[in-house]
Amino acid sequence: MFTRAIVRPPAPNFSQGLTTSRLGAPNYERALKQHEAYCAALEQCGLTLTRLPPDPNYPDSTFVEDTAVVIRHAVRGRSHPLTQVVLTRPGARSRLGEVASISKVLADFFASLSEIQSPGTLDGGDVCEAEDHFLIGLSERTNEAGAHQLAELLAPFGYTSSFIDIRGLKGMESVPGAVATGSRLLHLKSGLAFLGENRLAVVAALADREEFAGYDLIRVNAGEEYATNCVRINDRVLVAAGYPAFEGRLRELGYQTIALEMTEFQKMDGGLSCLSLRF
Ligand code: CIR
Repeated sequence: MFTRAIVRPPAPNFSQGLTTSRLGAPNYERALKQHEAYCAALEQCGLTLTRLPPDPNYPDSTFVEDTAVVIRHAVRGRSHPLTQVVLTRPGARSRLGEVASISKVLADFFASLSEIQSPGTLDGGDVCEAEDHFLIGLSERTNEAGAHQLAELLAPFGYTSSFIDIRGLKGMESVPGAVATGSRLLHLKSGLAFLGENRLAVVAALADREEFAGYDLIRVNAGEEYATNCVRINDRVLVAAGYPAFEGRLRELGYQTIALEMTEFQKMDGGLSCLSLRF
């Protein structure tokens, strides 16, 4: 069960953040409305929100997921899992400073903060928790050193990890973030989501990786790849609006979906998961 989330609305200079999408500049007013609807959906899922102020020093700072990884570990005899946080070291230089401000907020919730150290880089968007196993993407943002450091921090809590190299992935032309970088995914979770019940949603370009052989896969259709970045929160799944085949498949499988307009965040290479830190 998740009970809380940290969110940060986009700042007025949101459009100056990093993007490769070629979908045009985001509309700020619309982005704020979409963000508010996202927050309302998190509350509908039962989460209590910590709403941080917009931070114009970092135009990509609305994508809070990239700055930290929350490790929840069950302890015998306790009804609620304990949590620990790993502060990341974002792979994009312009985003490195986002971690300092989020760490102050996280210190209110978590007694123990670890951090990824140089030369390691790691973005939270490359980290997919699947029960007691973590799938960690090696991407243009997350390097081997960062991925190994995270795996080492996870191991004492009983989590195993595997590394999924998404550099140079082909066949991703319709995924934002994939176009200008030579058909690559920005983050692992741009093309993968864990839905619980041993089930992964995955884009075709990743579906045959041996690391996913033990999971039940939902293969996302060509043209709907952006929707792969959905988020299971308690008994609901947040999914981007406008991808009817994928949402229909989730409903057929028994998931209660909440569809959210994400167009303005998509223009900045962002998906649903990156807009919150959930724990
Ligand atoms: C960036 O390029 O870093 C942002 N414009 C988008 C980050 C999206 N984050 C994510 O998918 N976890």
